[in-house]
Amino acid sequence: MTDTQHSPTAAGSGASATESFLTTEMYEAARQVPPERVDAVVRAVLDGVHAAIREHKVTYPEFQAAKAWLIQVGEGGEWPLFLDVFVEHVVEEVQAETQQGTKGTILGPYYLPGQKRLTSPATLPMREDETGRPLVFAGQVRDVDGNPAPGAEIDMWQADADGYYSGFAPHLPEGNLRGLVVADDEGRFEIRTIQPAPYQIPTDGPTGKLIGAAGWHPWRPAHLHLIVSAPGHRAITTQLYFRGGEWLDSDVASAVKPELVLDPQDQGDGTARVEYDFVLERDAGARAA
Ligand code: MBD
Ligand code: FE
Repeated sequence: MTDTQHSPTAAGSGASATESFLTTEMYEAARQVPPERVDAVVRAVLDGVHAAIREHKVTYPEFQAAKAWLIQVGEGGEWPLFLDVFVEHVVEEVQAETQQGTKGTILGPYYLPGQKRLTSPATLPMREDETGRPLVFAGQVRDVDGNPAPGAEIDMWQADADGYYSGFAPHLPEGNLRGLVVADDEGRFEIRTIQPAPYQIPTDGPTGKLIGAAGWHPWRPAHLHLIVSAPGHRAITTQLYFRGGEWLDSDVASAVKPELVLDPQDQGDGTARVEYDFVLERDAGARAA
């Protein structure tokens, strides 16, 4: 395949994220927002827009440019991409105010449910010639009191060593570097994968165009995505990053937290290993005030 086919396009990753979103239960939940909340929150958003226009004395050409851009984001299917990159981190920050245990961070637009179930120790599905430094990622899922969490599952997805996600890049096999790993009776897990590359927002779509027009950079640091769950516990959606990696201090999606940075150790054979334990709080019932 040529480099052109490999380069991320708006028609590829961004738009597929819209199709994916429209089939999730997250989309269903959108029907249940009560009118009082719509009134209060939309009013506040509009107040913010009005304030920005006054402060910066926004002109008619600028207003029309904004309108054209908003239309393009919709037509290009990049709303999930744009919102997850520039807005989700604050929603997560608010949710985190009531969450104990391992730090969470944003879900992002590239989660696909229903991946292959694998029993630990497991290897994520990958191509025979998958490139990238082999990584062994091991640890234990426990509750906030330090007890092992039986029945724990680690739903994991990541970019490959070129920064592409399966399901959102046509050259990758379905399910590549995605898997639902079932931990042992004591919540212990060991997962073999490869170290991902940093992720670049597609530069040819409306989100990338905006980033370029504003003079920002389009990069996220390399990361693993995880949803860690166990029966009777509140699942945690998070990401793990790599110490010393590029863009750690300037993630375009503002989703890095210092507690989420791994430091894999080279095992002398080109393989790296790292341990990370997850702490889950008990389910909503136990937490309700
Ligand atoms: C990603 O891989 C990602 O994790 C987020 C949050 C946004 C865009 C691409
Ligand atoms: Fe990601």
